[in-house]
Amino acid sequence: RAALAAFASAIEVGRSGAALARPVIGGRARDGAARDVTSPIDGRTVAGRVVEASLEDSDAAMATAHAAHPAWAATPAATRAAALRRMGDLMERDTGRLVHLMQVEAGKTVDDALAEIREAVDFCRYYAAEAERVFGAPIDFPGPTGETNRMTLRGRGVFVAISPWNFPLAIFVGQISAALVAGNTVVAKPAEQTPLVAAHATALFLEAGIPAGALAFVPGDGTIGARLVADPRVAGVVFTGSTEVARIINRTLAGKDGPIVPLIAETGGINAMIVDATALPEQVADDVVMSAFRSAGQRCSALRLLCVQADVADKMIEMIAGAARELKVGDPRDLSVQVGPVIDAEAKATLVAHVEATKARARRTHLAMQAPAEGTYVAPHLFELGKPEDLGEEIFGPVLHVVRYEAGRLDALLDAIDAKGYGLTLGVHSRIEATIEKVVRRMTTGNVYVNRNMIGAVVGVQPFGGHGLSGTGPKAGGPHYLHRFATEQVVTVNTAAAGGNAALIAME
Ligand code: UN1
Repeated sequence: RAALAAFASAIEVGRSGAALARPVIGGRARDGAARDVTSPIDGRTVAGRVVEASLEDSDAAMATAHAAHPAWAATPAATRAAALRRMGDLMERDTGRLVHLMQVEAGKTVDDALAEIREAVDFCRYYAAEAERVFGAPIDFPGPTGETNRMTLRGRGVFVAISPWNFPLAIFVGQISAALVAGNTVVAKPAEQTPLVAAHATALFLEAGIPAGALAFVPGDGTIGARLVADPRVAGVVFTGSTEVARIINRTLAGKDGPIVPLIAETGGINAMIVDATALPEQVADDVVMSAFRSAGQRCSALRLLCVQADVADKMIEMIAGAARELKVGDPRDLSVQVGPVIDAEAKATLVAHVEATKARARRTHLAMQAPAEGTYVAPHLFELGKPEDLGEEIFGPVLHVVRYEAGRLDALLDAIDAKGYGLTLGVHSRIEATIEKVVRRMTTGNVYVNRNMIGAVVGVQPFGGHGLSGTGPKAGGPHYLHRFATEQVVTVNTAAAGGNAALIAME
């Protein structure tokens, strides 16, 4: 009770003070005309105001980050890591403010906001430790006598980081912290819908000791992102968002003269879960509801296509729909609410159109809940489709689709899921070892979850990311991520000719 009271008062304190996001370049905020950031909670409340970056601001940000790169790259990895650890501590210090901003700007429940702060802090601490491992110690390779071979990693230059609204803190901070700690400077563009959380995180990075030139912040829409990606000084792009935008970035990078620039992209998924006749129904119901409807289904990891063995489908579907009906949809500041709003009116319109179209062609509508009219709420739905092919596109919201499959037709089902071309998350519920093994062997999906829910990958424990239409890899929060932000140099020295190579030998 005392902890809850302390927490409630921390959020209360977090509510005080107006939120303003402005471009920050070289540590200095830039002024300009501000617009309101309206809350999805009711469509009226002003979460704060944002001054969006102009094209000149974005060019200046790039120039500043470019000029700051040599000094930051020369900073020891341990110093860069220490700044990330301070960033983790500062986010914990500012929990109340961050929860408030995520609630009012992104419509998050307290549970989701707290989990997101945890994830952002984990990213900082994990990448700090990884940086010491990867950048702190060169790798020596054995070679012929009279020769040494040593590999060293360094940052590439300026990274452009473009982040999504569904994790306005965790992914924004995750991308930036990885790029920075690897020795890159960063120009960060948050999602147009969530500049306020990102502005606060940017201020914390600078407070944590990231040099003013090393991180520039340019809130804005796609025109800013396009300008940044097209800049000849870009050494790398890290992006989370839609497959379509990842393709556009890829084309832009490929179309430029000059160096070949890497893209690290994490995009969407039509994520499936397979439930066979041996699965535990209560566990399935709990995991399905969590995977499909938590965060109002606005996670790229969320469950979109549930596949239930026909023999048990009626019972399973009834239990799932029954459990889902217990969800409370509404103002996420109410602690008893589990499903908040979707991000904005455009997202709502897309989802409502999908719900209406699916209602008309679905075999059955098993669940159609009610949502508040004010704000941008979408009620949880569960539609039964004839076959996996009937779900053609990624749906980003609390709408779940279920199909039945016949025992003995598991291979065909896996082929159909695979044929969608995505490869982000996959769930399987079964008590038959051979079935689990078959699914895991057949599918190359990035994250496979067995007999549990399929969201909320933990940094450093469940490295997260997919391939195909779901992204490029490597996995965020995993041991290979930082390498992609770096160049590798191998120095081979003829030690027999010591006199002529004294300088190089001294590097050993
Ligand atoms: C995303 O929705 O963009 O596993 C990523 C999860 C999160 C990542 C989701 N850690 O649900």
